[in-house]
Amino acid sequence: MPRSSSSRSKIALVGGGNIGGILAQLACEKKLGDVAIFDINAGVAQGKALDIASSAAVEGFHATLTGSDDPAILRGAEVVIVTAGLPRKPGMSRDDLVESNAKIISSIARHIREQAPEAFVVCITNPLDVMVGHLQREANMAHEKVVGMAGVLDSARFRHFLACELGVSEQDVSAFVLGGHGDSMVPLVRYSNVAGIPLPEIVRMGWTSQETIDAIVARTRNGGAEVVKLMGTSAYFAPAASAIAMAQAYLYDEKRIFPCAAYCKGVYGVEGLYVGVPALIGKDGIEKIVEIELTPQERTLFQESIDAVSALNKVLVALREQGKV
Ligand code: A3D
Repeated sequence: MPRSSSSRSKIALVGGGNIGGILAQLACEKKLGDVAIFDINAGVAQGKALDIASSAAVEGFHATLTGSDDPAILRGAEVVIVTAGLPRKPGMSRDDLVESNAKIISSIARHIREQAPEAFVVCITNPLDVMVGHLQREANMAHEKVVGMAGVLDSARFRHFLACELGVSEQDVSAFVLGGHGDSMVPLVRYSNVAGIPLPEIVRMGWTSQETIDAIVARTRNGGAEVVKLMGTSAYFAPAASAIAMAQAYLYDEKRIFPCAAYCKGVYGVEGLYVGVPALIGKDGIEKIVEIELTPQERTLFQESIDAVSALNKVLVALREQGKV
């Protein structure tokens, strides 16, 4: 019998595949709480729970890990992180996954509503912005408790590429990405800085060139596809680390500002759509969306990204009306 602890938080993972496994390991190593893995493949869920639990003696964490194909395992979770769904294969776009993954998300939403209706839910399943909207709608939970992880990852990639170019630590690079998790995402150069020095100023100083920054912006937009091309499936280490940072911000009321797929109603001119914006995460979930000023050019790029999410959302609505998802 697993030990259980009422004093530890419970983190439920829906999907125990590539990202799910790393999420479980990071949640334990960061001592966030007990971990329950739910997957339609019971063996994978149980096997990963046992494998990670077997590292406790070496890594020095105390957590109960369980795995099951029974959704009751989600009961009472404070955080639920959803990765159930198909990942991309080379040559596929995220949007190609909409029908297959929306069907999966519909069933997951029911489980979360029944087992953990008070949880803070972080969705990672692609195509991210429309899947998190679908999940919130089907689970009928508060918008501020259902959020999508994409911007933390996209910004982390942007920061990594900038850090490599400038020969500095990623920790000293602050940068963020607005918009949907797709090729139209908007890495915001003007709001990015290195130890407080704005990127445009770094270009003026001659530390790097505008052409290099433009190439980094393009590489950030294609960062997911670059990994898919190299390893034949989508990234999982950095996506898991990003979602764990969001879970931790909620559990510890850290009031961190992350770019997240958050529900926008009246901010940035968006009316009722999940899209990537800077959002403050604390004990109440998404506590605030930060609306920054954009230049006309940034605004145009952001609008293109919103339009891309909106167009895919229309595809999803049509599938819903046809009873396909
Ligand atoms: P994978 O390793 O295939 O894991 C998915 C898991 O979901 C598998 O173990 C399946 O058995 C399980 N599953 C499928 N259907 C169900 C169901 N109905 N109930 C419970 N479990 C189920 O994929 P992955 O972990 O590499 O990726 C998961 C998702 O994340 C995919 O949709 C990816 O496209 C997406 N992803 C998003 C990002 C973002 O930045 C948003 C990054 C990388 C991957």
